[in-house]
Amino acid sequence: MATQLPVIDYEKIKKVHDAPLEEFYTSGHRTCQGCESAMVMRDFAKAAGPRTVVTGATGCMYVANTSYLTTPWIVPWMHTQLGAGGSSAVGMAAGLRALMRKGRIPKEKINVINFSGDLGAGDMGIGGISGALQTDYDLLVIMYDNESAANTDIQATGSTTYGAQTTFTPPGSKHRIMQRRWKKNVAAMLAVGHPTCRYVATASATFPALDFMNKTRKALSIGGPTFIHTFDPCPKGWDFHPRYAHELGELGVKSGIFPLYEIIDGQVVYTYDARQKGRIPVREYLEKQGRFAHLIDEDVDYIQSMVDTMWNEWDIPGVAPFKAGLSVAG
Ligand SMILES: Cc1ncc(C[n+]2csc(CCOP(=O)(O)OP(=O)(O)O)c2C)c(N)n1
Ligand code: SF4
Ligand SMILES: [Mg+2]
Repeated sequence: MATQLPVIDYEKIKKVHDAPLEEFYTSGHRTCQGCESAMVMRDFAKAAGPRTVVTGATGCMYVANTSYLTTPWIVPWMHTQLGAGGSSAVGMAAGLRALMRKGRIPKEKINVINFSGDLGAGDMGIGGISGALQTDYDLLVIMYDNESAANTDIQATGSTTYGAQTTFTPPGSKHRIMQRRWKKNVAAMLAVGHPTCRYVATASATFPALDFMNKTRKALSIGGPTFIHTFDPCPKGWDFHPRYAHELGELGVKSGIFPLYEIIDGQVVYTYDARQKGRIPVREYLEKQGRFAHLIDEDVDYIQSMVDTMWNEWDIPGVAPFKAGLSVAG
C-alpha cells in the first residue's frame, strides 16, 4: 500500500502577473537563443516549485545545462542515461518513499519530474516510460519534443515532421524527401495503452499563455504517474531566427499539425480545438522554417491533407487514428 502523503495545494495561474516570481531553473545554462525546450524547463520548474527533484535524460537539455561545476538548477537534478527517463523517475520516487517510510526524511509531497527528449523518451525510452505509467508512484514524465536528436547534430527521430531536412534525411537530387514517416503520436499512444494513468496532455511552452504551467500543476495535483508531451521549436534544428520561436509554436498549434489536448481520467479535453476554431494553412507554419525549404507545392498539399485527415476523419480528432467507428467482423 502506497504511503499517503499530504498534497501540495496548487492554484491555477489565471494571469501572467500571478505566475510565481521565483525561478528554479535560472541563469548559467548554454542553450541556444530562442530554445523553447529551455522555456519548458523554466516553466515546469516555476510551476512545480521548490519541493521538486528532476531527473533528466541525456540530450541538449543535459549538455547545455551541466557545464562542469556550473548549473542553472536550483532544485536537485540528476542526469540519467538516454533511455532511462521512466526508470529513473520510478527509482527516485521509490527511494523517497522508502526514506519516508523509514523515518529518515519527513513525510511530505516531493514532486518527481523526469524531463526527456523525443529520442530519449519517445523512441529509446518508451518502454521505461510505459513501465513507469503502470506503477502507483507520484511522478511526472515530460517529453520535450524538438523533433530531432538535437544534441548530436539534428538527426531525425520518430517525432520529426514528415518532409523535414535533418542530418539523417538530407534532400538530394534523386530523393527530395528523405523523412517519409508521419510523426509518432506519443501522448495518445501512452494514454491509450495505460488506462489507469489519470493525466496525459500535450502542450506548448508559450501558447496559450500559462497553459503549460497549469498543465504541469494539474498533473502534479492529480498524482500517480502522469505524462506531458511538449512541442518545442528549436532554432538550430528547424532553421529559423530565434526571435520566432514562440510564434512557430503557436502556428504549429493553430495549423493543427500539433494537437493540444488533455486526457483526464479518460476524457479528452481540447485546449485548442482546431476543428471549431478553424485551422490556418499548414503552409504558414512550414514556410518559416529552413528545414522545409526544399518542399514543393505537392509536398505541402500532402502534409495539409494528412493534417485534415487527422481532424476530419479520425474517431477522436487529432488524437486517435481510427476511422469510421466500430465494425464487427463476420
Ligand atoms: C544509449 C545512447 N545512445 C546514443 C547516445 C548519444 N546521444 C546523446 S544525446 C543524443 C540525442 C538525444 O535526443 P533527444 O532525446 O531528442 O534530446 P535532444 O538532444 O534533442 O535534446 C544521443 C543520440 C547516448 N548518450 N546514449
Ligand atoms: S539545438 Fe535546439 S534544443 Fe538544443 S539547445 Fe539549441 S535550440 Fe535548444
Ligand atoms: Mg530531441
